[in-house]
Formats: sequence, C-alpha cells, structure tokens
Amino acid sequence: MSEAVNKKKVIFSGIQPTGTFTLGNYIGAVRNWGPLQEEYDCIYSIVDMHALTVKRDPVKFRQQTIESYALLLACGIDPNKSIAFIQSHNPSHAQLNWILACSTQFGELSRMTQFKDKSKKHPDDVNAGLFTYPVLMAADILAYNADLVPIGADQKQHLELARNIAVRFNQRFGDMFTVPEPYIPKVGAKVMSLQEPTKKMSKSDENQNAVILILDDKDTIIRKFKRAVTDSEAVVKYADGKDGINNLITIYSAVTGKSVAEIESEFDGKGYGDFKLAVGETVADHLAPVRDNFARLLADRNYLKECYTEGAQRAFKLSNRVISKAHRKVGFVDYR
Ligand code: ATP
Ligand code: LTN
Repeated sequence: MSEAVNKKKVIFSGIQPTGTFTLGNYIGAVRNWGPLQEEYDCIYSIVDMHALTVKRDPVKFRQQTIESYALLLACGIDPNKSIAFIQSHNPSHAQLNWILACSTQFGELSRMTQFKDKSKKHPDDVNAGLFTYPVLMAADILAYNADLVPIGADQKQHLELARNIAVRFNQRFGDMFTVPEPYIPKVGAKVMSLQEPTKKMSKSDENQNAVILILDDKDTIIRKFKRAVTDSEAVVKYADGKDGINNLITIYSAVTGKSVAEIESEFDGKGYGDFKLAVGETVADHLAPVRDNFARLLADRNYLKECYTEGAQRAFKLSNRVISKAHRKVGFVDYR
C-alpha cells in the first residue's frame, strides 16, 4: 500500500485557558479527545491568543494557561501520542491568521453569534480581536490541514466559517487547504447551565452554582446538582419544555452511556431528589481520576514545561511547511 493510503487523518482542537474546564467542556469536547489519539494524528492546543480577546490580569492569565495545559493532560491527552501545545508558542497561527483575514469578509464575521453575544457582555471592550476571533480559529485548523475538529455544538458556526475560508482560498489560489469536518458528539454537545437551563454552561459564568467545574470536589458537585433548576412536575421524563430535567438526563446519559429510555425507567416512581443525587454522585465519581491526575501533574512544573516546549516545536515543524506553501500561493517573495 502506498504511504498516502496509510496516512492517518489529522485532528485539531483547542480550548481557551479562561478558567477550570466545565462539565460542558469535558462532555462536549475534551473527553472525546483522548480516545481519538489511538486512531488519528491529533494536535491539541491551549488557545491563549483567543483568550486575550477579553481583558485579563497577566499574572492570573499565565497561571491559568499552565493549569489549563495540566488539565488537558489530566483529561487523558498523552503528549507522546498527540501534539499538545500552547497556541502563542507557535508563530504560524498569527502568520496564517493575517493571510486568511484577507480572505474573510466583514459581513460574515458580523454574523457570528459568539461575537454578538460577547460584545453584548463586554460593551466597553469590543476589540478587533473579538471580531476576528473566528479567523484565528480557522488559522489554527488550516495550519495543520486538519481533517476533523472535535467541538461542542456552539462552535459549529465558527467551523462552518473555517470551511468557507478554506474553500474560497482554494478556489482563488489553487488547491491548498483540507476542508475540515466538525466532529460533534451525539450526546452532550450542548450541556446547559444548571441555573438557567436555556443557556449553555460556560467557564466564564459568574454564578458558580450554574457550572460544574471538573475539579470540584464530590460534596460541591452533589450540592450544585441538588440546587439545579428543574420544574414542578417531579417526573424524570425527557420532554419539551423540561429544559432543566432534559439537561440532567443528558448529563447522566453522557456519563453512564445509558439511553434516555433506560434512565426514565431507572427513575420511574422516584422523585427529582433521588435523581439529582444519583447524577451528582455519578458525575463526581467519573471526574475523580481527572482531579487526581491534575494534582499530580501540577506538582511537576518542569515536566509540564518539557511537554509544552516539545509540543510547540513539533507543532511548528508541521505548520511551518503549510505557511511556506501559503506564502508561495499568495505571491510573497521567497527569500531562502
Ligand atoms: P468561555 O466561557 O471562556 O467562553 P467556554 O466554556 O465556552 O469558554 P471554550 O474554551 O470556548 O469554552 O470551549 C472549548 C470547547 O468546549 C469547545 O469545543 C466548545 O464547543 C466546548 N463547549 C463549551 N461549552 C460547552 C457546553 N456547555 N456543552 C458542550 N460543549 C461545550
Ligand atoms: N473557538 C473555540 C476554541 C478554539 C478552537 C480552535 C476549537 C480556538 N481554536 C480550533 C477548535 C479548533 C471556542 O471558543 N470554544
């Protein structure tokens, strides 16, 4: 068989170092990244440049970036199997960002719902980075010619834009980029807030009761689930209008692998109190190994530094080839 046939598909995904990962980040994205390492060439990044679109305290930001990197490994990303790096350590992302920005229209960026939401949330700082955020995301993906991008449902619109940018570039300059496909889980692609179940669970939510952090201890997790907003029907059944219960059923299903029907019959005749306790205990037990791994990894800063340094070098080696090709395609003068 030729090498081309044997070549594994490439996966790229990223997560912002904006705080401890939530159960939403975990179920919707990060927990799926580990198993993919066995079948694909995986590249995973802590996207600190994206996180800079919101004002941050530099000292806290640096610490949070290292902790996020440790969390990534704690969630099962093996730096020997994947390339795991910090985005700002590889200059290719910023380089390709510029080239792709010149192939992206103001109108299409204006339609991005995340931009609209975030500019409403931070009206005093609607900076250009926030606006061009999806171009940098396209650069992240296209710099490695990724085939697949494992993400939660909220990132689908950004991925669609990355695909459009790739297609447009290819049409204008000749075949260059692989057009990436989204990889969105069937269950748990959008985990909702425990306090406002019509809103997605988000790291940056100010109400801590709305969010399960993957490093929360067992008591905290159980307490947050007990306080989760539900309805007054008190029947564990997935149905329209029961957003709170639907969300808990989805979480329980994602963590146990049980179907909705199996969950409904397991809790037949039982109230919300029993169900919430079961969800809390199951989630806490499921996350316990991540917490242990994280504590161990964070205690060894030298090891982490070795991993992210090597990750950045490996990432650069791959992306720099793509950048050189893109430079030739657009007509930049070669100087080597
Ligand atoms: P922030 O609150 O800082 O905007 P976030 O919690 O939305 O952050 P990101 O770093 O933007 O998280 O997202 C990382 C990955 O987690 C993305 O693939 C995203 O789709 C996924 N994700 C985020 N929130 C959820 C959620 N509630 N349910 C499922 N997947 C999610
Ligand atoms: N925009 C994403 C994070 C992100 C990403 C990426 C995801 C940045 N670059 C590349 C997948 C591929 C977010 O806000 N969740």
